[in-house]
Amino acid sequence: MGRLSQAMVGLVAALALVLGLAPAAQAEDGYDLWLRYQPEGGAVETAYRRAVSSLHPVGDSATIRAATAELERGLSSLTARAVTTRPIADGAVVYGLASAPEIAALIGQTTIAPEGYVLRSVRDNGRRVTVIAGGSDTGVLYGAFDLLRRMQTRQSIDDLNIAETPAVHLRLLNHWDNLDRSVERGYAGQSIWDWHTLPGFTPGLYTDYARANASIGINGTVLNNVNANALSLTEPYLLKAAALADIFRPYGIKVYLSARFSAPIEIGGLATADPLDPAVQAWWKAKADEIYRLIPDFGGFLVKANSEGQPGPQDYHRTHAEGANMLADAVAPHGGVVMWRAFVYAHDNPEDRAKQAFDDFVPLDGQFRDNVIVQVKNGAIDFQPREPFHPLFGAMPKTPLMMEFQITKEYLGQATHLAYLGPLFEEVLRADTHQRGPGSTVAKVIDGRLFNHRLTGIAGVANIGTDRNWSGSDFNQANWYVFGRMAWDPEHADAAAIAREWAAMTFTPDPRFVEPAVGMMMRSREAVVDYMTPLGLHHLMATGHHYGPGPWVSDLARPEWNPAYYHQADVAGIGFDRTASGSDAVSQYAPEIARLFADPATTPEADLLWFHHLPWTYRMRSGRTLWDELVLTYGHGVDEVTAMQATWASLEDFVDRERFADTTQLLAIQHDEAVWWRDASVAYFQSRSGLPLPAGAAAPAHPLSWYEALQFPYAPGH
Ligand code: GCV
Repeated sequence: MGRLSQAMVGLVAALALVLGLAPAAQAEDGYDLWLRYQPEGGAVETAYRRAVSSLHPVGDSATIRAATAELERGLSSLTARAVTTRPIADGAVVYGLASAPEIAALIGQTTIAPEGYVLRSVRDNGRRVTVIAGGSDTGVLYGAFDLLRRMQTRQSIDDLNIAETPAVHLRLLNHWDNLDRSVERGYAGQSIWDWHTLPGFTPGLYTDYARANASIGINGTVLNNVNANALSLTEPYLLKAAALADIFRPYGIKVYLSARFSAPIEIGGLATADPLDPAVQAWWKAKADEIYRLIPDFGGFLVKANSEGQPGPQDYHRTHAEGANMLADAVAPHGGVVMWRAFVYAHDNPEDRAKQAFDDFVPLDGQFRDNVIVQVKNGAIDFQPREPFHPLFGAMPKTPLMMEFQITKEYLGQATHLAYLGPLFEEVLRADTHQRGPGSTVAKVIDGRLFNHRLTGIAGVANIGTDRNWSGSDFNQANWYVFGRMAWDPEHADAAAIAREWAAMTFTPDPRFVEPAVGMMMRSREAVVDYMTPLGLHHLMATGHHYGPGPWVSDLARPEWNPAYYHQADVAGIGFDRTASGSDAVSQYAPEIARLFADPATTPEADLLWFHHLPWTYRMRSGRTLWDELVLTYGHGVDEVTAMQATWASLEDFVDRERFADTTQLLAIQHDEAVWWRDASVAYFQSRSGLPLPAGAAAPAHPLSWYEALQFPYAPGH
């Protein structure tokens, strides 16, 4: 809302107060996310009023009632008049299962895939009707949200002929939420799960969470941290999880739990958690039976094992497959799955950390039960601003692999930096593994088409907390949104198109706002790469909290915890040699890709220092030396943030005062921190290279020791 309209709203609100009416407009605080359903007036609204006049549900269930509630809320608001349920009339929205005769007669088909839907404009006895037909009630709900999305983005709904089916089955959020309500790598307040007051107290927040997720097709949520507490599996906590499952069920969302591998010892009183021990197997079977008695549609377990100190089967000299299969056998009779994480590296393994997951898991290909899916982070290190795709994708043809993205931006400026993750997700999903010839994209691995897997999945580590705007900033909401939208159809992931939808719904569909805002979003992730870890550098963040730069850190117990391990900078050069002369991580890729990555000349410059240790004098494609290019790229990242600030400032007239001010302030923080990243990094790398700064580069504001001395004992999320 611009200044003029704000003044108008103020006037109307004052008049309303005088007349004893409710204020006409409320401040925007981000709580409504992309489900604001704001009418914009004009010809489009008139067309919408003609097209949708009433609702006509066919059949009844909690999910159909949820669809009705959402359509009433959305259509009434978008057409600025009450849209309620009535017998079929001209302009009716008719919705229900495709198998229902009334619906089938309207669309001429009875079968639709379970979560799929058809959205169609038809004529029925001379009346214009919009039909939403679902393969299941959840499909109907998804179709309702689709219709509302089209209207929020001001598309025509006069001649609809849409058929949608999700390409991936498990579309899950992973909450790294602890029972004390702290959130590991959470930057948006506390956990929204109030374990203390559950199961008795279930505020509307939980329903709004479910609505938001269903609106973007998310169909499951892992409630607790992968660094799991066994107490989550005790009866009191299962009852709490069951209360959440009851709220989420109408929205097509299943509950899952992270399982601590040593739970049989900690809460079961057993002496061992050895997966081949019959008593341990029996304990997990009984535990699964108990869970399914309380949560009949429980999704299954997520497990982090033998990683970063977590217990696991290797403690008993058993393999990851043996551990996963034991849990899989326990949930199989109930239709549950086990998502077994491949994020493993060990302190006693001197091998390049980037290679360890591949080395551990590839030999196990074919050994997992049918209801196990291995969950792989997008890159081989850890959610860096940029990583080449994980070499496991495509390398385990007999095992379903699911993607794990991190929405919460642990390494991309956390809550304060504006970094739209759509381009990062798209880049990974579209990467070609070449494992079955050209076109073997990561998307085709995870949607199951490359190796014909029926169990498919994609997970995003949530950025949700108790902050009023859910995600720590308004623009962080876009990352939750784009995750869900891309999970629906990874193969066609289109970051820009999804950003457009989100910006239109979250702020205004006015193209004078949407186009510049999306331009800013689309460049924002690359800006972060440039001012934090350009040219393939990685893991340079300060220790522990990962807030701010720490390239100088080299004294931590485990080599792979030290940034110095990753950049290897000295007077001669910089970068991690992952070619045959170094760790040979390149050989984990398909030969066509390995060949490209083995040679600096054919390695994308964006990944150069990920794979190569090169002299500072190495000649870049620009003709500049590596040193000059590195310094100038750091500077470019800062310039991009300056440009983002200018873009945002130019959009003031389109945004409500509150959210405009919030983003303005956060961009100012981001700018200061981008300068901090640039200066600290340049000061440090200059101390290694001993080279002068290139012409045009800003000298660091402080000596290196100043940056090294900064401390942040209470940085969030740690
Ligand atoms: C849940 C990184 C994070 C940890 C996280 C881990 C994981 O190392 O810093 O906080 O732990 O990844 O994904 O298991």
